[in-house]
Amino acid sequence: MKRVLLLLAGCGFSGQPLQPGDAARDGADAGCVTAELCAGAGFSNGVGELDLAGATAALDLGADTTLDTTTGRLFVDATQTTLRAAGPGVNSGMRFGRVGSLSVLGVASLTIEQGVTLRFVGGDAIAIASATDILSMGVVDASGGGDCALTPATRCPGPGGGAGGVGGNAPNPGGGCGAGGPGAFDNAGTDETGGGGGGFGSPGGKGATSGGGVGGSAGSSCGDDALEPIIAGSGGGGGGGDPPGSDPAEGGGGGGGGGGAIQLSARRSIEFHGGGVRANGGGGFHGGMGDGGGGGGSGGAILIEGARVVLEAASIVANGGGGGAGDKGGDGAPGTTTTTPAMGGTGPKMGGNGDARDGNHMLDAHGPGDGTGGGGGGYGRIALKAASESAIALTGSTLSPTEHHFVVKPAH
Ligand SMILES: [Ca+2]
Ligand SMILES: [Ca+2]
Repeated sequence: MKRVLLLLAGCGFSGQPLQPGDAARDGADAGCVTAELCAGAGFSNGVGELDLAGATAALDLGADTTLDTTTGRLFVDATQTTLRAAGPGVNSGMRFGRVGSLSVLGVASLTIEQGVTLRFVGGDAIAIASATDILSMGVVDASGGGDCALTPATRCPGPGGGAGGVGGNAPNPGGGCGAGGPGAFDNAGTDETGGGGGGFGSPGGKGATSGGGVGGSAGSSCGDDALEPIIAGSGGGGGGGDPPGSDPAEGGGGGGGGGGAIQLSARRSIEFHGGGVRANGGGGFHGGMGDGGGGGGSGGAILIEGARVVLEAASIVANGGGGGAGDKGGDGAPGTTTTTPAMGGTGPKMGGNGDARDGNHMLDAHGPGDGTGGGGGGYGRIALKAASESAIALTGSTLSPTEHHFVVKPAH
């Protein structure tokens, strides 16, 4: 069951302020998101007028495209054609800059055609700000664990997300505010355990105890429901591996990367018809013979704001990845695009599931024995903000997690 919470935004000015949706007056713009924006304060997380200055591009994506959130380069995947060269400031009608740790791409408008996916590389959380509308029939994917040329495959986080911990004999924890703990290991190679799942909107799952070795600790929930500040998901811990020299081809499984942080801000309407927005956690790798699996990455952060928000048959998901199984089982699945939990890796030493929907989906891995599974990743956070409650339309859309969506309504 969906639970919609109303956040009443405070107002710091008196008299008759411009109401969201009012006709422009006193030099302010019509169609602003909140009373604060009408007053010139801008979108969430400090994104505002400065990020739109000189942004004249009506960006229309007709093929899969990638944005580097560190450099600002925007390019078509198949042809590597550069749509915007790297570097700060205005380039090709698009402004790229930073507000704190958040990278911002400012455009005049953004359209994503049906069947097209906008992806991200680079390490920074990302906001896309439109001076007018954002219209998508495609997908904006800020998930971890995907195809990433910059860091090792499948431990890759989404933009701004915590990395998965490297597995092995002395494994690493994941990265991020709710990092999954590393699995245990010993010098005899008899008590290796799985890493813990990353946490963010909900806690991750624990790696399973082997009997003598304790499983990796679950990542805690962290961050803020309104996504101010916007923080990305956390990585799963690496699985414990046998000592050097034993079955060197495999060892403790690496943790899954956390889902990224994506803010989509439009001064007028933001609409998804089909497709949607994803910030899922990656799955943990399986462990080798007698080695622990990696924990799953948590879901990340999705913030969608506009004067009007329309989500029609769209999938808005920030689900956790499954934990990897230990002892030559399977890898954990990445977060799903539905409300179904991602499966932990299969085998005698199963990984825990990733969290989704309304939580509690068997995130802890189960043992005992040498080489246990990693815990699943917790889910992330979703925040929807519009001028009023009635300016948000959710028609036949899927939101997962369900607990964490908000309407920010000006208190006027
Ligand atoms: Ca081994
Ligand atoms: Ca072992």
